Amino acid sequence: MAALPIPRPRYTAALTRALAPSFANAVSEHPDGGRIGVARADAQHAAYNAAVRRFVGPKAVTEVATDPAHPDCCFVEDTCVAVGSVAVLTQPGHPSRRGEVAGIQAALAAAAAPGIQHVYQMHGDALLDGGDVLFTGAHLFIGLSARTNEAGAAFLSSHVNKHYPHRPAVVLDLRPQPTLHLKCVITAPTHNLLIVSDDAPGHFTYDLIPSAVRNQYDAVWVPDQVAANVLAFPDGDGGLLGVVIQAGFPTSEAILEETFAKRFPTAAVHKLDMSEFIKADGALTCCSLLFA
Ligand code: CIR
Repeated sequence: MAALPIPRPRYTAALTRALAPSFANAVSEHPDGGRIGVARADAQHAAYNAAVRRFVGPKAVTEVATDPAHPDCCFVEDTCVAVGSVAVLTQPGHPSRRGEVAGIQAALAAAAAPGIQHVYQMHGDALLDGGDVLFTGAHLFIGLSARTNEAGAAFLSSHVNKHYPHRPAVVLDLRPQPTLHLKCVITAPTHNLLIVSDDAPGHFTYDLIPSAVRNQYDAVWVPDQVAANVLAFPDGDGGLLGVVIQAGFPTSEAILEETFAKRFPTAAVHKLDMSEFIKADGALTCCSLLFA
């Protein structure tokens, strides 16, 4: 069994998925969900792909062909969870999204992520969206939500722990409040740093983390929920090559820029305007699958 380092290794491959022409029909609870501009979203997605290529490598990013029948297919994060050499293909919680998984399975089978050695397909009653999974390097946090159930959490943790027994799952029950996914309110740029939204759902989620686990992390709070979702690229040594943050949220941007400048002075901070994805309840992490 290969050891998995706690400071996360560098990503060496990534998958994204071209926007569906039907993206305007994406599932959304956002007040502007009916006003998604597809041409603008296409341009934002191209900029997103460029950011991922910047940090993972120009030739290491596979853009899977779109699936016009699935307006949400660009949100690849929900279809698969990768930890080290293990990938678990999910059964997404929203019925309209289950058919997205086949295209990602085919990409993995075509060796789009060469470091993946064990692929499992979730089945039965298990439901899980990858947006509910936060792997920090030290812990595998799993949120229970309207999309992710106990069976999904158990499937994921048992298959990861089969190969990596020292990465305990920390299951957080988010269902008493309306957060779509765990990573809407909390992300982990490195193995010891959490970015959390300074609002009721963020505090609710943070307070669920057992204190013995919480104490292993510094927490940085941002006032805009969407800004808590940062896309980070570890350098393999406890630091960061770079981080992608949302543009358009000045107070949160200033907090994040100061945090990264202090802690990781050599890390590049790359800002992206993802307004059309926010209208579809998406953020930054949801548009890529990253493999070490
Ligand atoms: C959905 O409701 O499933 C999509 N419109 C948005 C999914 C965003 N996924 C994520 O943050 N992991």
